[in-house]
Amino acid sequence: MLHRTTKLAALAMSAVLLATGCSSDGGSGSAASGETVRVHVKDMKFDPAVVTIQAGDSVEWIWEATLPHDVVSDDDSTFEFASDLQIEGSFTQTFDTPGEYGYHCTPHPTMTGTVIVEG
Ligand SMILES: [Cu+2]
Repeated sequence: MLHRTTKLAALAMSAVLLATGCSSDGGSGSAASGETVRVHVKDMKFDPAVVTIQAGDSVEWIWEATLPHDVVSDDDSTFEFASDLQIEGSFTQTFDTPGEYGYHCTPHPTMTGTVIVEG
């Protein structure tokens, strides 16, 4: 009886190993979405200020600030995006089209960043 239980547990375990093995060699995990690159929103700077991603990837800005900041695409940007003016939390934006997208923080024009999207 005890022996049988152990054998079942071993079977279940190898099934789990097979499943994880399958999903890990496909590169990007879930079908629809690409990678997510994180940028930290700090007081008076985006860190890192320049990120390079592939088309279809997303950027997630994570607030680590004591003052309110936002993430707003530059006026001449071909692609507009904007977060709320916030002091904590995060903002995620997906970039589908290759290009260079500059952005800034509205209250602090010296806070600037660039997302480079490669095709
Ligand atoms: Cu700011």
